[in-house]
Amino acid sequence: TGVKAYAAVDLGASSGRVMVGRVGPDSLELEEAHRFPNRPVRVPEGLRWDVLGLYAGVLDGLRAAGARSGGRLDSAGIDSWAVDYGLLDADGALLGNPVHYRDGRTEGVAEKVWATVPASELYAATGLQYAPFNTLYQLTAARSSAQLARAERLLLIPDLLTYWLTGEQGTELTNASTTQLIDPRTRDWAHDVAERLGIDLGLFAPLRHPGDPAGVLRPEVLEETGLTGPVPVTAVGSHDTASAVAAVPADGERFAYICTGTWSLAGLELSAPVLTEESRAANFTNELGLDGTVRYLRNIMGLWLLQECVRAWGDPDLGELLREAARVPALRSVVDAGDAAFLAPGRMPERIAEACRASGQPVPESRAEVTRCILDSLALAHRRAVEDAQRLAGHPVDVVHVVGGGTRNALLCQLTADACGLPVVAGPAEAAALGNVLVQARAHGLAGDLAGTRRLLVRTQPLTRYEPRGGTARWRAAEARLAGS
Ligand code: LFR
Repeated sequence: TGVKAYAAVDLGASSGRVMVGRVGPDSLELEEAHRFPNRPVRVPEGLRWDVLGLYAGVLDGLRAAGARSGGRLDSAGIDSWAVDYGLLDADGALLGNPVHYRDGRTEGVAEKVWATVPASELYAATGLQYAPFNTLYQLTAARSSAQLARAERLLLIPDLLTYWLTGEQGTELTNASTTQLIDPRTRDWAHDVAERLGIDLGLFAPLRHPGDPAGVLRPEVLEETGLTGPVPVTAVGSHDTASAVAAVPADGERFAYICTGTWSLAGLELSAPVLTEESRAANFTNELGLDGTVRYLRNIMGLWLLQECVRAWGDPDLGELLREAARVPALRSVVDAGDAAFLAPGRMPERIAEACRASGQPVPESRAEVTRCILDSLALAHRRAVEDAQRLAGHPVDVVHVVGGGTRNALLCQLTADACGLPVVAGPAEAAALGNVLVQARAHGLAGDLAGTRRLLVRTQPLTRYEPRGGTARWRAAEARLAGS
């Protein structure tokens, strides 16, 4: 019947999942084969990823995916969070546990980088927003480490896992664009920036593009997963946000998107980067997407704020918490959800209370009040990002697409519609996995471009529409309150 089966490995900051996508000329189904936690580990030297645990989860997931498709897969592909990497020695062995982007090692590093390449020049050359964890700053922080001195190769997380599966090394472009070592105009390495900062681009494996072949599963992997070979591995938009944006079920070009999850990534899909000073001041990033597109967006702390509170509170029932939060009066206090002060883990309820106090607003007391403060703050940050992006890029929109885990949070979706004063179309929740699957499907014969696969999503995925309820003046006022504090 022309239906093919693809395994999409999608690794988020708190969990990984392996999904089976079944794609025909006019059908698209996604089934979860395996889900596993991703728990960062704090060791004496800092916060680290348990990358071997993740790889074990990937193998378990491929086995489970195979079990659902008669032991055969037409291809597999991996996406994950961005910026982080593993280092390999001359034998190809991993040197230590990859450092977590929330680790404190990059504190104060940006200033050192800017002393060599001023921030404005860096933006003009790379288009990347300032975030302390961009790979460029991580590599600068690690400059005199014994580990980096021994390293012969750097592989970004999805590329590292792909290497373990296939034995082949590459650097996938969408994720490479988050290193701050790529020029978004040429979509190639920013040689000049790297040279001035003493970063050896020879550490990186050759660039590959979404849709490129990335090898086949090694015989040992086939044996361990019970799959029948050959199983090709395909490079996808290996940055999870690239995959998620590829699965935004948009019709036409006049849309904004918000990829929700641990982060909220809010912005536009453009055909060229915006590299103006104004854009830099507004901290918008130009990451690279599929088919020559640019993801012009701002990072917002996202549901991380709530996840950290829930963790601090000993994991109360989330549904009940959200129902109570819906009854708390709106917009009593808001915090700046774009503030890097919320980046590190720990003490989140206290840090939110402190931010409210410092800006002269009522301090949220109960859990429901803190939750409401977080959701109002996120919706407000969504509004600012959607407005700023349209203005800075000269690209007006009629609708906001919300994709990712946050689509399950109806209150957040409704507040986002209210704050933006625009309809919100919510779904799909598993956007990253769907984008991952669709890139594989295109590489293996599915006809159509990005617009075509988006039409397939519109036809096959359940979506929920939220109309703005009016009252944007209140959101404008809250925005002014925050700006004035
Ligand atoms: C989302 C995401 C963001 C990136 C952040 C850190 O999962 O990939 O796009 O800025 O994680 O890697």
